Amino acid sequence: MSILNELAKSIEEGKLQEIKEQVSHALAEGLSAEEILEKGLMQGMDVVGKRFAAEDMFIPEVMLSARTMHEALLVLRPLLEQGDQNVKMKGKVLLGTVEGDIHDIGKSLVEMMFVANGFEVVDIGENISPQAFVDAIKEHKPDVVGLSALLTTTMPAMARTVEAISAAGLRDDGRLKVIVGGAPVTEEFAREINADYYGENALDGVEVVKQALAG
Ligand code: B12
Repeated sequence: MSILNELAKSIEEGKLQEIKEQVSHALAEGLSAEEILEKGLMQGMDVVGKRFAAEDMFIPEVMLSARTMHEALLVLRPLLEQGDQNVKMKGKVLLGTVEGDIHDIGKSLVEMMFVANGFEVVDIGENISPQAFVDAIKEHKPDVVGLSALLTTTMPAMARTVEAISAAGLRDDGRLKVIVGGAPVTEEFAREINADYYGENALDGVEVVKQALAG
């Protein structure tokens, strides 16, 4: 089995103890952090998602896979965040997963991509209520707020959060930009709920924000 297939399999099987060493080994073999993430770890997570949907895998196993993914990301994070050391700070991004939703892996990747591109990131966590987002924006004064939702049932909470941010007057001067993302979220939904931007994945999200702040 190729190294990348082995990594995917380890995510699927939740090899929590082994994964860090396997990722280090893959790096030592000359694979890039991006390849390891996209062609190895994410492929494994994809299989987990499919097996979970088919009721061939259950919550405790999926949680173990998620924890294994987080362990793997600990090894990759410094490499993925390295980026161009010469870029100066482009702005501050505040990230959170909306109320009722505890999925955090996608958000972690979004964070890493922003850091790699010279942004300062404040991650306020998961299951964050609209009011808690509003309070955190007042406290941290970000240029961009990124909302993540992985469940169709938490998409309304995303809408409520955008609404609360607007109602609190935090978008009045047009400076604060709101970007939304997550597997069930679409460009059309982003428009509908009055978000400024939609990012299909972590990289796309950073590109959209970079262009917006530059223009
Ligand atoms: C891991 C996982 C879990 C773990 C989460 C652990 C953790 N620490 O995150 C656990 C076991 C806890 C879990 C629980 C549940 N889950 Co779950 N879970 C998943 C799974 C398998 C993988 C998610 C993941 O991490 N993907 C990998 C990351 C990298 O991808 P991502 O999150 O999509 O993020 C990328 C993009 O979406 C985007 N992105 C994400 N956020 C943002 C934000 C911004 C601003 C931007 C720009 C981009 C962006 O960029 C990321 C990187 O490119 C998915 C299946 C799947 N295929 O997604 C199901 C899935 C999301 N879960 C599902 C369900 C139903 C549940 C539960 C309701 C199950 C239950 N009956 O209890 C609970 C809900 C818990 C809750 N209240 O949140 C369903 C959702 C169905 C739906 N459409 O609503 C899915 C799709 C599985 C399925 N096929 O049925 N889950």
